[in-house]
Amino acid sequence: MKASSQYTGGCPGNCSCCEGKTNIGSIKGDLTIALVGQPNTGKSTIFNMLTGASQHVGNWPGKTIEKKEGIFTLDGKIGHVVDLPGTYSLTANSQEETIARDFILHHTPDVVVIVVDASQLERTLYMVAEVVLFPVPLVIVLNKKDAAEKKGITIDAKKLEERTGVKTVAMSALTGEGKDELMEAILSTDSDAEYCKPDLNKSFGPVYKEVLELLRENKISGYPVEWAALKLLEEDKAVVADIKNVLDAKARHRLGVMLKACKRGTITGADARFTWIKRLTENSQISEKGRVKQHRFDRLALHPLGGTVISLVILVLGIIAAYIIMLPLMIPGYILFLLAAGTLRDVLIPVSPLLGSMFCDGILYGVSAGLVMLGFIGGVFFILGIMESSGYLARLAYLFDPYMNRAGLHGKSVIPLLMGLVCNIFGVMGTRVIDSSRQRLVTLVVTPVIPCKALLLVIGFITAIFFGHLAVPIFLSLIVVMIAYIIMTSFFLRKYILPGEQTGLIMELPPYQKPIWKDVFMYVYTKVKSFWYRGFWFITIAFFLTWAAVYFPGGSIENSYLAAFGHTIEPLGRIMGLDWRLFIVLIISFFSKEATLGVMAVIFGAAVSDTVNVNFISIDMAIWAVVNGDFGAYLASAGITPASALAFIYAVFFSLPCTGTLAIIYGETRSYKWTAGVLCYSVVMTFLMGSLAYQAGRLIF
Ligand SMILES: Nc1nc2c(ncn2[C@@H]2O[C@H](COP(=O)(O)OP(=O)(O)OP(=O)(O)O)[C@@H](O)[C@H]2O)c(=O)[nH]1
Ligand SMILES: [Mg+2]
Repeated sequence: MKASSQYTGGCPGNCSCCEGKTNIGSIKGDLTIALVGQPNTGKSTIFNMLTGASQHVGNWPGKTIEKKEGIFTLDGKIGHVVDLPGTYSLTANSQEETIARDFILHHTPDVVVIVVDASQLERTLYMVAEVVLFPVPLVIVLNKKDAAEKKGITIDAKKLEERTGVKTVAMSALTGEGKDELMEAILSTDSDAEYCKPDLNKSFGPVYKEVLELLRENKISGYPVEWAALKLLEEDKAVVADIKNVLDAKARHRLGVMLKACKRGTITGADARFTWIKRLTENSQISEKGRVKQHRFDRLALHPLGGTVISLVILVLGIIAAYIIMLPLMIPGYILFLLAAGTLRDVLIPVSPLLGSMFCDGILYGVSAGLVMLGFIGGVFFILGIMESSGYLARLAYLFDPYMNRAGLHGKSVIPLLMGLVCNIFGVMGTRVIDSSRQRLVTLVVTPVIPCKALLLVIGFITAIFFGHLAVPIFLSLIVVMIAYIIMTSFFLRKYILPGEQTGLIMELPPYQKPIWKDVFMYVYTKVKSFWYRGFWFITIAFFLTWAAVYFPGGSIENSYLAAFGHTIEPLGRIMGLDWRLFIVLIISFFSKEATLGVMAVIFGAAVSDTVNVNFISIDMAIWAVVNGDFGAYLASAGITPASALAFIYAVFFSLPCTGTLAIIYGETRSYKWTAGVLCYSVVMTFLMGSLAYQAGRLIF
């Protein structure tokens, strides 16, 4: 191998591949193997095949965003394998590219396995053209052999090996075919092998040689010189800055002149790579049939209007299907709910009101809600898994990205936002489909403002009672303010809390394929498992605490600590023009949106609470009171001004996420800081929206 004499690698200790939860090198092995390649070529599938791990695999480019380490045995040796994010090049434009590049540069793995998609050979060889410039033992994996063969492409790994000088194996990571050959190739890599490289001399002309000489004369270390010369000519900012830093003034000036003379370096670099690929694949058995064509369905699926309508229909049907599919698994939850609401409560409460209420209202309700959610989450991720594996999810993100991007969100943010309409807990969980942690956090913070079905019921009912025919314009005004809220919150977060470059979705659309069931079930399993550990128990505990707050000390909402607290801070409610009754209802809505109407019925005297359970009140009494028509009459005659009613509607719409949602926010972020941040922000917003609406109401009515 023609290695740079100066380049020795070695980690400077401050590279991006050292950041994150797991430190590289935390797993010791006899041989360190890095898996690199373009997105969606099957690196994580190979990683899982080798290590038995369950890394996220799906038909969508850009799933792996952090390095992942694992071990496997290899002819008696311990192989330490690192799954790196998929990248198109080793220019540090994004966090993922920086991680992959830093790892290869600074951790000098013993073998770099570069994964190529055999069914899209020419396109995915692009990355290989850059990696061959590194003085590391290489193996090329022509993965997805099965998919290539289905397309009529015959893969000739030997021919590619002869032409590149790099050990090459054809395999299907999905079936495990070619695994032994891969192991063999890893073990037999030759550190003195000579690779065929892109002819950069020819593409760039004399300037390439001049830059190369300057680097050699100045004994540049830390970078392989050929690669560094290419990156300098391609104006890679990090490499230019690093190298200029170590050069003396004269050399720096010389380099500056050379780089200035090289125009359109990025295009020339890309051209050199494609020429190299053409040379390699010429006269090899790659049939025309194998070229990527636009799928017929995409003409409709990607149409700005038709595609959006189709995707909304698919999403809504998907959510309904998820519910139906998982119904049998949700039944235990419903049974517990019925037990808590029915016979068991009738039997236990007369024996001991405290224990009966605690068991039925505090524990069983929480567990039943958790079980129902567990089932639903399994169903939703099953549908999402199918959408991802088939390649449709990528289209969906592409379609919605222009809208979402305007709000600083990701194309995939549409999924959690829609799920939030059912329940904000699902919405927050649904942010998991977003791979970028920054955009995921932004979506996670704005999702709770989406009104869940329980809140929609409250808003619909109250606006109708107080505003009659004006209910529709008021509802529409809420939607407009909600969109402005999402845009502003996202802007604020991106500008001050999570700074970083705003990037649009630049993504190649993966080919459609039949869902790979193994991937889909693994996806569902990992999501459900994580909900069980992170969500289920938090929600159950949140329900229990809610029960305790409304039960103690008096055994009823009116005599609870929560009501006493509401009375104490009542003056705050006046800022929004709310009297103590509306203010307490607002506070209780935080504990459970479902409870809001029921608690209103109790507090305004439309119903008498013989139970303290917030869910029970909402389902039973609120509906009873609404159906009887008394509730509206009580509210209408309760002396609430239209301005106060408007303030209440706005405050409750933009109020704090319910305790369950807050619990899941903690579960998903594992950060007290973020959970408390969301809480404080919502408190401020509740008061702000309530007060502004009150003042606006006073002017209007
Ligand atoms: N037909 C076929 N599909 C495969 C094979 N290997 C992987 N896939 C599928 O290719 C898609 C991408 O696989 P991943 O392992 O997630 O790809 P990756 O390179 O890790 O992707 P990123 O992390 O996004 O860079 C998934 O749908 C896999 O099931 C294979 O050998 N044959
Ligand atoms: Mg991956």
